[in-house]
Amino acid sequence: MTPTITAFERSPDGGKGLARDMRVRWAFEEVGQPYDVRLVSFKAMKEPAHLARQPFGQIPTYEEGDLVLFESGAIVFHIAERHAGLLPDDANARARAISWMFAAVATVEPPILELQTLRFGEGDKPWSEQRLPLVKDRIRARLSELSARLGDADWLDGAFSAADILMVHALLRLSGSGILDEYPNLSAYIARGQARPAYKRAFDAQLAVFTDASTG
Ligand code: GTB
Repeated sequence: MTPTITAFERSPDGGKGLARDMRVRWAFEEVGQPYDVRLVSFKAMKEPAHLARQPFGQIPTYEEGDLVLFESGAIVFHIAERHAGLLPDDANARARAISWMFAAVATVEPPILELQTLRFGEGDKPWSEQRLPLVKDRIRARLSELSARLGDADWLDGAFSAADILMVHALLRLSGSGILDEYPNLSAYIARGQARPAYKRAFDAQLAVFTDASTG
């Protein structure tokens, strides 16, 4: 059965691949699993039918038969468990890759999201400018640690894994902030991820939603 995911009908980024359906699409493309996409409006995301799938009224979700999942990290993990290629076979290496999956969404991504919230949700607050350096420094602290650990390795822990999908995608939210320029090995790591054919296919698929909509 072909799984169905949900994605923004109109993404605020206009298809730059920053919304979290991108990481799920990328995982599908890596393992060669076809998928369907149901586009949802901001209004529909908060209605009962979608809330039944995603209690917080967000995208992405994943449906396959009776199984309904939410949380992009959990969905990518599910895909990685069901298909070869995104998690190592060796039990210890697999456990380490899973640690890195959690690190991406629970340790590295949160300070990055703080910056997004400050920029796009709190930019009009009187304290916004004052808070900005503090938030950026929190990001730098995490990136310095990540950069030190990655060193000149290609991927987080040996072969490319689902953890790299989540980490690269989390870091991509910093594009345009200038912060990534301070970490050449992280910039190169992101570029390696983006150079993967599966990334490109996923990117093109999510972009097509918006280019088709604007021309049609
Ligand atoms: N922890 C959840 C997960 O990983 O699945 C978070 C899901 C989430 O934040 N979804 C966002 C959403 O549905 C879309 S991805 N937001 C609507 C809402 O909460 O009402 C976040 C996102 C949105 C837009 C951009 N952009 O335009 O650049 C980038 C990322």
